[in-house]
Amino acid sequence: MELLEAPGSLRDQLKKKFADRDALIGVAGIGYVGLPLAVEKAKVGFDVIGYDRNSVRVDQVNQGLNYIRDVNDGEMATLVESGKLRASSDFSSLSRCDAIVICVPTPLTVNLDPDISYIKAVGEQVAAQLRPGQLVCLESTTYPGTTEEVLLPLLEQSGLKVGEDFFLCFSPERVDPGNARYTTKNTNKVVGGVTPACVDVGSCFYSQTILNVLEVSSPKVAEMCKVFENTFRSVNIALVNEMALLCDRLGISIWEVLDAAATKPFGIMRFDPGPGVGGHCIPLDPFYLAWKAREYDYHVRFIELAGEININMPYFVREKIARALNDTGRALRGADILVLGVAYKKDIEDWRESPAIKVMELLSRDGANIDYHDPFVPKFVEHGKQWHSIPLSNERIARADCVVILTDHTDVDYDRVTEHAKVIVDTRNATKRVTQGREKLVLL
Ligand code: SAJ
Repeated sequence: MELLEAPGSLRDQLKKKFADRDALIGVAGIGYVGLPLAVEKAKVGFDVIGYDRNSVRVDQVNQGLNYIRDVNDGEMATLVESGKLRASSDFSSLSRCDAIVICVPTPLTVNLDPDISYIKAVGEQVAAQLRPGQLVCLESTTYPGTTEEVLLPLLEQSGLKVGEDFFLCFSPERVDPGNARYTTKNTNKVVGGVTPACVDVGSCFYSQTILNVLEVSSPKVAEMCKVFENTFRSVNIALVNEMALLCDRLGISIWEVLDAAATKPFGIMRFDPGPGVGGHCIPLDPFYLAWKAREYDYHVRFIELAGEININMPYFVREKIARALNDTGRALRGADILVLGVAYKKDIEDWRESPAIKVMELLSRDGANIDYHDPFVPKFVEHGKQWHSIPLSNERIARADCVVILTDHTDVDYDRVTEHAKVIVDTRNATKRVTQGREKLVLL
């Protein structure tokens, strides 16, 4: 392809489009990462096209109907109405984009191996319509090397040269679902480019909507930074989970220990034990790193061990429930159990990979009769079974042989629950402020 301009000016032209906000932005994957990013770009004046193969999401965006809790409904509706934000399930609608941001899922296979098929599929679609003067940014959490070993070869099949004709970066998403304090705009952003020109263009792109952008020396550093962040959380959550298992044996309250340890003004960070680790990041991302490490004959023991401990927690919770019922002369089989909370963490509606669902599965397998109440999750389907949240009446609480708190949603009246329950297994210390009826409580 003959270049019309000297390579450098493509870079400057693109940076000027970003600075003037007249670049056309494409976001491939408009989920909990892509949609907030698309809205932030549209809010500062860019024309944005969201792509998703899920036509329901595309229709919702084009009708101005928000489906991500961290996005403001009114803001989104206004941006769609003004034409600043639209969506399509036809990838060719992104062909004119000056920047394409890839925010597709990176799940695991059943053998806990990385599944980057979504990245590859979108990479091939980007490559098929790649043209001089485009920036491509991968945001999906993945193992170090993905951008340069998987995405770059796909894009260079076009014959275009990275760093001269097009620009390629990795910039990890750092979205904490439900976190009202840290949003897409004020969460520091790390960017690594395949060449210096790439990171320069990528940094200019993100700086239009994010307050602090940190350039690192390569996409690998940025990829490694992200999986380290999530491994850090997985390992520390596993540490407190293991301490909970030990404290259970020692007859010590892990919650009292953690409260006491948290009084140390330096050198410690609060994590809490729970029924397990859910969501689409912490349970999965560390295994991307463990998988890549094996290619270099390295066995990342912390990741495997943390995974084992966290995966075991639903089984430990089942044991606590069995003990609590046994102390009231009841067996698990035939017991009436009321579960409070199925979302993977408090005050959000996402139940993916939720440990609560694993606990319910184990209890069902033991023959218990289960109902659940979760104000954020009206219904869900797991292994083909449809579950529905029930109203939290005093009568229903009193009828349960055991109430089990698996997600500590803020807007549940734990005083009322404790008042009417026979016995409560609280895996989140949600009842920490309850004063009356504490003799009914069994804490993790
Ligand atoms: N959990 C515990 N104990 C803790 C903290 C969390 O049991 O002390 C559990 C939660 O209940 C939940 C799971 O671990 O089931 C994951 O919780 P999380 O808040 O760590 O993970 P996510 O997936 O909601 O969001 C995280 C981000 N969270 C924070 O940084 C606080 C961050 O790691 C990533 O930006 C994001 O995943 C992502 O998208 O990678």
